[in-house]
Amino acid sequence: MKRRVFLKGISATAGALAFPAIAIGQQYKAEYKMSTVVPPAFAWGKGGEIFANLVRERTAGRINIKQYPGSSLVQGDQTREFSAMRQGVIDVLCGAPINWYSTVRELAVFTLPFITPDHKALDAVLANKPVMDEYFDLVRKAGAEPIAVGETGYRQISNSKRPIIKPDDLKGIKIRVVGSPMYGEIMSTMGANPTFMSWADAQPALASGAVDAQENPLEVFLAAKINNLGQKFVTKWNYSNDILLFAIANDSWKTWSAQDQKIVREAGVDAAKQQIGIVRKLFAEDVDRVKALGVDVHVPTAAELDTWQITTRRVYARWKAQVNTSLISKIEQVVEKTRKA
Ligand code: X2X
Repeated sequence: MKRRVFLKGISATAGALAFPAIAIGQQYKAEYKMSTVVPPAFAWGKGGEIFANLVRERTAGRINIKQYPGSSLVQGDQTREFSAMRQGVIDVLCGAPINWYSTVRELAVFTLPFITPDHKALDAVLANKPVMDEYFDLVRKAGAEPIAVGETGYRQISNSKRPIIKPDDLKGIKIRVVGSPMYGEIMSTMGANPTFMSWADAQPALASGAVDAQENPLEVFLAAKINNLGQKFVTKWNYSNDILLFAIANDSWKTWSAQDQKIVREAGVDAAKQQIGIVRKLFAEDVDRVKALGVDVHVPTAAELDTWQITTRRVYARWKAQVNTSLISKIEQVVEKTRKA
């Protein structure tokens, strides 16, 4: 009975293509749709491309993941990715949980201001099995099988008006943010005027001067050539760094053989490792590369960083409670140990 229902559903959508000869006996789709906000010219989109290619090669084409950059499966609205995955529009996620806050806020644990202030702290968290097991269970409960975790990169402020050295310098600046309302609150706390918009809308808004500022990893700044959109000042304050989560919609995952599941998991782990390598190489070079474009880059001193942290502390506490108090406390403990080491 179940199978009849399944066949009916398939014939209405994908027709005979849903049964490539190679997958006889298994209900594999001809194509698994993967959403990424940015294309492979960016480290993040490249991670998606690497994953899809490894899966295709290692399954001899049984699992064909097709990348749809620009969040095109959700008409550019990256905040809808997770709900679209639940609805069957997206099969493979390769994204930042901050974007999915309105659907699964409990997954936004990595992005609180300065929670992992450097790569040493982030690596300790990502290598901590109890933390990651708990996180992966949340992903599973939310409707997807977590495969691997990459890194979207430390987010830095850029703007068209002036150097941002201290929180006060943000007063009155119109800044584009995305995803979690936490980002809006961080900016308001410092006197900026945050406005939420998708990545697709951000670039025209920067170009026209509708907004003065944005925050993104500098690899995104470089790949999107944001300096050409009037952004002349950058502050490398490393305030937030989301993971890049590779995950498969439960509905697709459960149709794959155990052998293919294993292949996909290993491919995801390999892709994430490569993707992190790309992001970190760019992170090491980004100040020089952005400066070479004629952009003023400020790298805060330790004392300046303290001021930023103190200013965002109340926002941190409020959002810790909103997002996932217990898991965030565990992450804090892991990070704390790296401070002493
Ligand atoms: O839209 C952004 O700023 C980006 C690409 O960084 C995210 O998807 C969070």
